[in-house]
Amino acid sequence: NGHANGHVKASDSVHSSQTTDRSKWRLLDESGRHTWHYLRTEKELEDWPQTTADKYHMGLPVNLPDLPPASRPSESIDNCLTFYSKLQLPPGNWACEYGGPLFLMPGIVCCWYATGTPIPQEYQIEMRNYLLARQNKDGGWGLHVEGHSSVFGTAMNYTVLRILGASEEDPRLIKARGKLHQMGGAVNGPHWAKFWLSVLGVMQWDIVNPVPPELWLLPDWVPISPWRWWIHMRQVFLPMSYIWSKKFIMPETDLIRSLRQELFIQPHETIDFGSHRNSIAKEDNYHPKSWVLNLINIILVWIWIPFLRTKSIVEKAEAWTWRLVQYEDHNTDYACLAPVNAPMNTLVCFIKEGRDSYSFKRHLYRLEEFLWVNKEGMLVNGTNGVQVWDTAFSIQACCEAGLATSAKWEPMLTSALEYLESEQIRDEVPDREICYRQSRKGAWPFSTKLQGYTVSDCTSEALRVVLLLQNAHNYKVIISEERIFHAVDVLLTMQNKHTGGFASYEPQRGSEHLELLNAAEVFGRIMVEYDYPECTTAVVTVLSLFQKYYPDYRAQEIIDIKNSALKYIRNAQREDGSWYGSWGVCFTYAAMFALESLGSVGETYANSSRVRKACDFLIGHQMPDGGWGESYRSSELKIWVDHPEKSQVVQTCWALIALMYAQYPEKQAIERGLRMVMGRQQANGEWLQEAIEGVFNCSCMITYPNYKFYFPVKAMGMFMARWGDKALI
Ligand code: LAN
Repeated sequence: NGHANGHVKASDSVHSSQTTDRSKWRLLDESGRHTWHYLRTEKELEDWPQTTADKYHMGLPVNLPDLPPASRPSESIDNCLTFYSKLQLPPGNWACEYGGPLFLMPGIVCCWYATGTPIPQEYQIEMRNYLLARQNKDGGWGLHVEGHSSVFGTAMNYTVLRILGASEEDPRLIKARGKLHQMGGAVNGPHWAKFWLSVLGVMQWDIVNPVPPELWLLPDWVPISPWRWWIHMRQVFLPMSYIWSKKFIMPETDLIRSLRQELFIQPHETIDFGSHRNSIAKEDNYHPKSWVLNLINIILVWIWIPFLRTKSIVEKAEAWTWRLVQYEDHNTDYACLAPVNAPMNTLVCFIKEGRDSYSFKRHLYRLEEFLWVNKEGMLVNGTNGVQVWDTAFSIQACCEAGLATSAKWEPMLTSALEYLESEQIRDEVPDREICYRQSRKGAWPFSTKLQGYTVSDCTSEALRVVLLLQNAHNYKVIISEERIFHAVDVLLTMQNKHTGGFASYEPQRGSEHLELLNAAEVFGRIMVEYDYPECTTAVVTVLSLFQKYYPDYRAQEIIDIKNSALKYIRNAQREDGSWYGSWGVCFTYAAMFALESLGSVGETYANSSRVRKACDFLIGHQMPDGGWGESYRSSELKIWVDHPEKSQVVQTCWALIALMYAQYPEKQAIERGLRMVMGRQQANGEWLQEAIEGVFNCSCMITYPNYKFYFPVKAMGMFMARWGDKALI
């Protein structure tokens, strides 16, 4: 049925030194839908010229002119925007590589392979190139591009390389196998690795800890019901549980037979897969499973599954999970929440409806939106893009720099605002309560309206832009008052009532003790929503701005929410004066938000010991060159870890912005930081990529390449507003 020994011929494989012609790739942006296209004919190439943005994203020379050297902040900002504006795409948004995690491509490639979907030659070549470029010196891969080698990263990306036609004789694959075997082989991988390798038939399903779909049959009041879990967990658990219940295995191929010999340290026939359910390498075991979860697994494996899990329960559970998968598919037009559940939902549709079904085909079409091409090759982004988030912050930075009404930048800002207008979510999903969705009418998502998930801070940051441009700077009103109120209405549904904080997609729905059921092993803090200083600040500060223009709208509620949210921010400060950042690396990121919150109610260095403590914490970590540099290990270990090499432009800007929100009095410290940042600006106005900026779930890092453009603009803009535009270098 289309599998005939796999679709990739081993003959085109051995030499992974092939490459495609970068001058033939184009990024297409259809109202924010980003896809990459490889052009073939002369005619196509002529009709669709390569843009500066295409070249930039692939690391080709952009040949933008050198600009007059900047000595004042205003000049540095102008140079930066001269460069950055060339990267704005026609719909008004910016695009970027959103790479870092190394467990996303395996899901998509395993899904293609398991469903016999042909993989275009140029994808195969460039995905191989990317993975080989990102291989660690010891031969393995980590959870993310800067991380140490783990079984998850190594076993899965090795498998991907083989599916994509790399030869087992390739010296780099030999080395990868060596590293994998040294860590005990693929049986020591985490749950998700065991899941995908069982789908492929490289492992046997006995090795996968149970993923029972019948959990979805629990009544809603049960404290562990899946609807209470963090959205990313439950949306992954959902298709996974369906596939686990079906014990789907793809038809055997030569490659699968070969992988069975390559991935383990003992002959495949002799492995007792059931005995390895809990085997896990120390390199992967970031969040060891709790005794509670181990006990539950024992009960499921030895009692529930063999004796109590009747056919009728199975049928009911599968039917209901299929319904919920369909809700997710219909609500996102098959784009799905993120690239972890997307390939799993794709596989569910393949199993249930077959390869010719609309659902399966539409999924394949949507999976394209996660792919990205950079200098090293093709990778899988963490979402279908960063469109709304980047566009909102880009505009805010310009406003901060006093450029909202500058004739030069107004067209750029107008078009960015128009993009945000097009991405506001205007309606609720059908049967919202049945599929457990947070209200979304009026909200903004992180990436696109099509994906359509409310995020508290994305809504806030976008709303802030609307208020700044339309209300503060008299831009033409394209988002009506009514729509502004809808956005506020959504935000007001999102507070965590018992703490005052705000989470990401939904208010917390279950107890933090649910973390005892965290089965993923490689991530921390994934089971429920938490309070985040970042999200809380975004909401608090935009509500203040909103009240400036609309003092009467739900006034008392807003005041109460702001007060309790500020209480949360104060409570979340740690002994040493810092805040832990969950979405950026790490303490500099959180400080920027927390101090903005406190500054917004007049708590500053001059009058608050709390703020002084926070400033002292930051100043204590300023490096000799005036900058700040934190390692991603800060996020993992939850204590400050210096970047091993050097200060970082983006983190330096975060620290400076934090200090300025606190009205830190010592100008010299801030000037030293800004000098470092300005000193690293290139002659054409850009900054170069440094260490990875973002994080999720404590252990996985993710890039935000546009941070290096708009956070310097914001930091310099704030400096100018306070101390004027004087020559710094
Ligand atoms: C993101 C990216 C954006 C991020 C911010 C808006 C920055 C944050 O303030 C709130 C949370 C949010 C929306 C967020 C949540 C988790 C995401 C979606 C990601 C970090 C991007 C990738 C990640 C997702 C969970 C990746 C899939 C991994 C799993 C463990 C399921």
